Amino acid sequence: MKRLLLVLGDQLTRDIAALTEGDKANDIVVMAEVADEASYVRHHPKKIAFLFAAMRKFAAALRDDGWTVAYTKLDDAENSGSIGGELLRYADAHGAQEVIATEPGEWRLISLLEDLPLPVHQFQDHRFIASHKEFEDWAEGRKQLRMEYFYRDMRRKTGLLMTDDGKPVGEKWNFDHDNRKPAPDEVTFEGPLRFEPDDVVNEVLDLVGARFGNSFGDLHPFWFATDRAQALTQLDHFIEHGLPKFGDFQDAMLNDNRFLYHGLVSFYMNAGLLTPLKVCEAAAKAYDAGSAPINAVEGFIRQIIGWREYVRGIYFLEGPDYPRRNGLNHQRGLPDFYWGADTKMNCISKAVAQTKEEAYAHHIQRLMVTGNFALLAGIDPHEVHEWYLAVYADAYEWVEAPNVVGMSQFADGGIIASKPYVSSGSYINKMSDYCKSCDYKVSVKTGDGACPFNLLYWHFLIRHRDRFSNNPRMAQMYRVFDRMDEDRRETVLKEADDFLEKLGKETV
Ligand code: FAD
Ligand code: DLZ
Ligand code: SF4
Repeated sequence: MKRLLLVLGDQLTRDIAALTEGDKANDIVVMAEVADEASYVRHHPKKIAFLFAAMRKFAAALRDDGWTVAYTKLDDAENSGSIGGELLRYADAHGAQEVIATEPGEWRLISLLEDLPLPVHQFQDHRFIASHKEFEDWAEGRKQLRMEYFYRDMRRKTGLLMTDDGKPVGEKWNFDHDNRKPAPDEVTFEGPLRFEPDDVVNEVLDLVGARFGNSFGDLHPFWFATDRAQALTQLDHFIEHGLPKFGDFQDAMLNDNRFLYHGLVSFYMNAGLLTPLKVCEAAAKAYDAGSAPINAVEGFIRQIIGWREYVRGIYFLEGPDYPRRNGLNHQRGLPDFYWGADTKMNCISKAVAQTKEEAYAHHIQRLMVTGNFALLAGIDPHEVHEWYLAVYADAYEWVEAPNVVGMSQFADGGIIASKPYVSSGSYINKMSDYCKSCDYKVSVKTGDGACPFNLLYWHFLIRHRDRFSNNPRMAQMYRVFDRMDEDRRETVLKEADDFLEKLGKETV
């Protein structure tokens, strides 16, 4: 019986389940660039170009391996515009009666495949270290789903940074205490490798420029890796030159350096060009060889087998309504400056400009600048979710939604974060040089030039007093507020209200 093997744009791995379940001699691999996937949010043009170029090269590699591939380009005349439509069209054309798929990373597509008028078998995605069942078993009966304990299980399971007698290397599970230093004066890592577009990439760039050129985000210069060999070169480059200081400066931010010591590997891992285990093994090897310290290597591996696996577990555990949660009932619209309109807040302006140009911002920019502001200002978390899903080249719902709705916006009611990630301007000032070139003054708490983060921080705490004042990690801040004299308390809250009133009406 002839079958179709579906490979989605973020499943570009040779031993993905749909292929290992398939039969080269009989089955047909289906890959399709379709309008529905390219427009469920207004994706950054670089993200679309990256995926289409990587898909085309992966299809060519599969053909070289002897597979028959039915590939739809976005501008093919017969393109039906959806994954479902393309499967039905190819089933008809080739007399195929069944579809083999690897489970997609989004509930929307899982349902679409379930509802197709063809039998579709969805196999688990084995690129991840924890299966759904393992995560469910781990979560079962726990009051709090803390990442740290899940991470330790993943260390035991993979054997990464473990001694022969089952102990963590360095006698500690977590070396974060040595990390998170403020921004350095000098960065010795030159950042990610930039790959010159070849003919395949140039053809895609023309297509994407013509079809999606009006979306937020710069298509050029385009420098992403678009095949496995290039992605591996980027990984080696990072492991050799960036990893040694990854831990030290992982939370730092600089006006003139967008990448610091970050890996720039999420695009490639999430699309399938790199597998998480291989990435972690490369990092562990650097530790064994003495070329990177334990705080860097442990921190990096924790992000991948800890956080990355954990957020995926939560996404699938919590179900399809997760991205719609709004535990703090925030209703304000997303301000225009998230889409590039002027703002006097230098931290936001820098993070957004970088996002527009690179389709990339690192974790602390996402969490403590754009995420922090949205939470403090009470922006509707679904709007925030759609923004993050659109603008970052590594964004797919399984990883983006828990990070945004859960970790950043506390809209899941505290499943992922034990307290909201909010801060005044002082955190941003400590970790970056943004405040030095800002129109606002981070040291000013109220009145002329007061940093909006300072005002909104108190506004957030006070408007959610019922929810958070009993949280032991936040009680101290309520005491600080209560000790201020009454005039000062009133002024802070009034100025925060005035600021929020101006959002969307004038440049703030
Ligand atoms: P590095 O800093 O070099 O870290 C190494 C790797 O660790 C990353 O490549 C990534 O795979 C993994 N990692 C680190 N933190 C996380 C995390 N919290 N969740 C999952 N993986 C993690 N990551 C995405 O891959 N896609 C997203 O859409 C996404 N959205 C985010 C939204 C918000 C609000 C926040 C706070 C974080 C988000 N992250 C997302 C996590 C993190 O910001 C990115 O993985 C990271 O910035 C990617 O850059 P890098 O490869 O240079 O990472
Ligand atoms: C993100 C994306 C885009 C922009 N385009 C396509 C596409 O044309 N064809 C395809 O197979 N996949 C695409 N993707 C990735 C899917 O949206 C992704 O598989 C789901 O969001 C699940 O993670
Ligand atoms: Fe951002 Fe406030 Fe610093 Fe300006 S002063 S960069 S608004 S934290």
